[in-house]
Amino acid sequence: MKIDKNSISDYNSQYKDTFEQEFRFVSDSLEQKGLNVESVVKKISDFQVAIPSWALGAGGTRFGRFSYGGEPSSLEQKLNDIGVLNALTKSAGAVSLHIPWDIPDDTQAIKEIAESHGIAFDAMNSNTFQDQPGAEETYKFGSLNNTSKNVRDYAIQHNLDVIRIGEELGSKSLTVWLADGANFPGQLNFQNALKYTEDSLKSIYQYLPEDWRMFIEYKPYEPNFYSTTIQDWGTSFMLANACGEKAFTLVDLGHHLPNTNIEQIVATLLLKGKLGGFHFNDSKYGDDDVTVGSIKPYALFLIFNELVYGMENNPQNPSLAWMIDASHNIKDPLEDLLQSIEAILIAYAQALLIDQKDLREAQLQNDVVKCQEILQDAYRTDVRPLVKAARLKANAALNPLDAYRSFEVRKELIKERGNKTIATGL
Ligand SMILES: [Mn+2]
Repeated sequence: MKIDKNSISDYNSQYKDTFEQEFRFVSDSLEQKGLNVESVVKKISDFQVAIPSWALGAGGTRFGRFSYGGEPSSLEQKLNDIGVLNALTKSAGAVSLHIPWDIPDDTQAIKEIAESHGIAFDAMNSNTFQDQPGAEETYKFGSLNNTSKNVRDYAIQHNLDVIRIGEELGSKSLTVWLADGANFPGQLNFQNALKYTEDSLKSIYQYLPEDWRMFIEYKPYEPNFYSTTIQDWGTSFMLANACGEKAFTLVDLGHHLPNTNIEQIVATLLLKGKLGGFHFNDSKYGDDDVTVGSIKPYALFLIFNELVYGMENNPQNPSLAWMIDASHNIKDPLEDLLQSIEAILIAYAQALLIDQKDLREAQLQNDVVKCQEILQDAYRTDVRPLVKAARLKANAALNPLDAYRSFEVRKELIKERGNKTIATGL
C-alpha cells in the first residue's frame, strides 16, 4: 500500500480553511511576542525520527502476544509500513534495523524500496540478548561481559557482522544495547564484568568505519533483575570515553528508574559532547515502552528544552540520532507510531517557543517564579497549528491519524497481507 501525493492534497483541501484560521491565531500572537514563526516551522519540518523495524508488528509481553491483521512479515513490508508513516507525516524518513531479525536478502532491492519512500538507514541495532537458531555460543550468562572469551568473541563478531550489513545499506552508526547483568547477588564479579565489557566494546570500536559512530545504551534493570553491567548514563559515558571520539551515550527515555531527572542527564551529556542517540517512548513504572507523551508530556517538554538548548549551544556535540523505541501491545502499531510522532513534534515545537534570552535573564536575577512562567507559557501554547504548518509545507497530511483512518490503511494491509501474519521480532 502506498499513499500518493494527490490523495494527501485532496485530503488536506477539506481542512485547509480551518487550519489557516488556527495558524493565523497562533502565529500572530507568537510574532507579537517577537518570535520568528517561520524559523520554528522550518525546524519542525526538518525534524526526522527513525522508526525501528521491530515496532511495526505486535509487541506482546512475557504473558502473551495479541496479533494484528496485516502485520508486515518481511523487511520489504516493514519498509512499506514506514513509507505510509512517512507519506502521512514527512517526519519518519528513516528506519533503524535490527539484526538478525531484519537481514536483507537482496540489499539492492531493499535500498530501492527504502529510497522510493524517502527512507534513510539510521543506526543498526545488534542483538546479543537472545540466542539464534544454530548459535554456537549462548548468551544466557551474558555477551560482551561473559566470563568465557569464546562467548565474548562470538558477540563481538556479531557486532562486526551488523556493521558490515549496515555499510552495505548506507547506515552510519551502530547501537549497542546489552542485556548483560546478573539476576542474583554473587552471580557476577562486577569489576570483571565491566572490564570485559569495556574490552569487548573497544574491540568493536576498532573496526568501526571512519565515518561511523557507536552508541552505547544503558538500562538499570531487565531482563536481569539484580544488576545490569551498563546500568546508567555514567557507566555508558565512561565506556564511550574509553572507546574514543566516535563513541557516544544513547539515552532511552524508558531506561531510567522512576523520577530520574532525564533532562539533567541530557544537559550533562550535551555539554560534554557525548550524547549520540535518543530513544523516545513513555513510561509510568519502568521500561513500559508506551506511546511517547502519553503519560508524562511535561517531562518530555523539559527534556526537549535541554535538547533545543544543547543543539544551539553545544557545537562539540554532533547531531543526534532520533528513534522511537516503543512496543505495541493493544494498539495498531502504525496508529501508535503516528501518535508518538505527533507527541515528539509537539514537545519539540513547545521547546522552540521558550524565550532563551528571557529565561537566562530571569535565571541571572534568580527570579524563580519568572523562570517557571517562561517554561509553562511555552508548554501551555497550543502548537499544533505550527506542526500542521510544517506538514503542509512538506506535503504531508494535516491530520495524519485521521488521514490514516480515512484512507482505511489497516483494512488495505489486511487485504494485501492477510489476517494472520506475524512480524519478526520478539
Ligand atoms: Mn532503546
